[in-house]
Amino acid sequence: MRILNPRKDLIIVEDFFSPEQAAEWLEWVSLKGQDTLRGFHHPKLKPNRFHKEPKYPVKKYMCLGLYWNPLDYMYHPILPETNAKPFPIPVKLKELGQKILKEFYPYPNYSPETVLVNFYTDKSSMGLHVDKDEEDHLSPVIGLNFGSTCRFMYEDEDREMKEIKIPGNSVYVFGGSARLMRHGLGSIYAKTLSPGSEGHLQNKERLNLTMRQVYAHE
Ligand SMILES: O=C(O)CCC(=O)C(=O)O
Repeated sequence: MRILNPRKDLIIVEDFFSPEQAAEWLEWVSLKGQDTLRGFHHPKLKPNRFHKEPKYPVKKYMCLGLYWNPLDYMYHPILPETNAKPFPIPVKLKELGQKILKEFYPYPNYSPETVLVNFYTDKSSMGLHVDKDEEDHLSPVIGLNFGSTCRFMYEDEDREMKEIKIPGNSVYVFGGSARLMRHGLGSIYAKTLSPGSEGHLQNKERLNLTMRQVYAHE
């Protein structure tokens, strides 16, 4: 494991997952993703001044727990298109988040209400944005990364944009002073599939899960 701390309150832990653990999570996500009502889909994105009917920039998307709708930037208990209730966040995933925080970014009573699952190919990227649609703007966002390495842009303490590579089998955490930093995902590097991803992901594919607390907890 290698721990990086590129700015205050942003931690990246490389080689957090063993190849076996990565393969197990990818298998689990892929099974859930196959569900036609609540699994992977390609949603519409809120219109902007350049596009009237844009699509969400990643190729496949799903949520566990609450559904964040890219069309209205709000959290919902059901998927607006199918009226299905998203799969719940499994206990083992919540426990994994708590373990990550305990080891690398102590934060009390963390209990995420949503997990966003984004599947990227070489044609996907995510523009700079701030994660501000949650009521709670302090509790950390935890990202689990599988597959290929990608370029991660983030705002530093002086509001300058910097970039760093995020490899597969790593986790990142940003909270506190970094919780509302601008960030985005750039290109994916070729031939960087992390061990355990073969059989689930192809060259230049990446899967990311981010867990968040949506509501402010006592
Ligand atoms: O793919 C990622 O690592 C992050 C996705 C992201 O920026 C977000 O969901 O806000």
